[in-house]
Amino acid sequence: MLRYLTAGESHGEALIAYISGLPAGLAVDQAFVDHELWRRQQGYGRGGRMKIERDTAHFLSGVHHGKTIGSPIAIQLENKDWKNWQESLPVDAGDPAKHKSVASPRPGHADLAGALKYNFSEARYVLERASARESAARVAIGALAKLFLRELGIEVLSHVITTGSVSVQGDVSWDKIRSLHNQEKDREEILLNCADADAEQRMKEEVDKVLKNGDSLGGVFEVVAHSVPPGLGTYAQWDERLDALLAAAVMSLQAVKAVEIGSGVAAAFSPGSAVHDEIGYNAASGFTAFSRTHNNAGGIEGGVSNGEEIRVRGYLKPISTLRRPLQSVDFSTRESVKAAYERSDVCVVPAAGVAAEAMVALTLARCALEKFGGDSMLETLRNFHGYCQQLKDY
Ligand code: EPS
Repeated sequence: MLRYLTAGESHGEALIAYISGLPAGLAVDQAFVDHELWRRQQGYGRGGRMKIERDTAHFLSGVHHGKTIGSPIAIQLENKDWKNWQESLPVDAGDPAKHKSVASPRPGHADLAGALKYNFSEARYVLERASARESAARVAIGALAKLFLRELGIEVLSHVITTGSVSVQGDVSWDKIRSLHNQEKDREEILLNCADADAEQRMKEEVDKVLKNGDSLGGVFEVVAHSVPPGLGTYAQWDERLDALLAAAVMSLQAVKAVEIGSGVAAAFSPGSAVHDEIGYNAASGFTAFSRTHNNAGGIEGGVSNGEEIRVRGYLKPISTLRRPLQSVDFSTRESVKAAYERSDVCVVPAAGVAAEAMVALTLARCALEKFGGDSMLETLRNFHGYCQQLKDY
């Protein structure tokens, strides 16, 4: 059973990611894991923090001689910014005069709900754990899930569909997303991770506008999982449906407020004849010869993968820390004041897309391991290939 958790505060000493249940014998490519972490740090509209951090995965357990050994894997990601916070966020009692309190909660942030829930007099500790910094830890273990899926021929990537009021028109093919990703290797930075260069430029202008006027932007990313066999997830129980698991996984990312599978939103406003993907039997490649006219279902029907690409969109609210803050209330005086402001990003849609890739990869890896089992890669792959043959023979 694949299980994963994270620990760590945004300005604490380090983040920790934990994953248990990966089979033994999976080759772990440190450069790949670190490149995934680099991808998450990218994007036009990130704040000053990203100039401080250079995320790298430090494996504490579970990987030896370049391979998993079937034991739990713990990864540490150093927070380079910790040195600037040791006095204001110490592990011991420290000097209260040096604490940096978050005096008035930011609308849209976890500040107020978190302070009420945990009985904090201000929101510093809420911010520290609610922060999207935590998603770096997910990307580290998500990279391991991607390496596992790669052994099954499955790839997971993302691209940005919308930033602010600018959207890419039409569907973006897997080949386009792949070539966008291939170009990354020659670049020193990723802007908006958009497959349409013109739209990306206009997205950048949108970010510039909010940078100038102290506002922030949200948007939409899409994660695509390519070459997923039919049969992951099941309709047999509500909590085993693949779409439900993916929706929860993506929704759990900071600032995601809606998740869509395939053309789920448009489907609700269209007749069935315009939505459902008609079935043929002429596919030259794939897991079976069954084919589809399109993929409005986003690769999932009845909570089960159907052999088409899995497409999951995440809708991100704008960052809630605003340089031109909204109205709030002072925690101690209860007077009406502006919400707290501290260094922040103004747009993180591409980074959220990378974090969502990790969550999708972890979810697919979990479902694949539930279906194929195996304590070693040899065993898992034997079961997987046997199932693929079964599909061919169907
Ligand atoms: C974040 C606020 C900013 C972001 C941070 C998420 O951090 P800071 O308060 O240190 O400037 O940079 O994201 C990351 C550190 C990261 O690695 O993605 C927030 O409040 O969610």
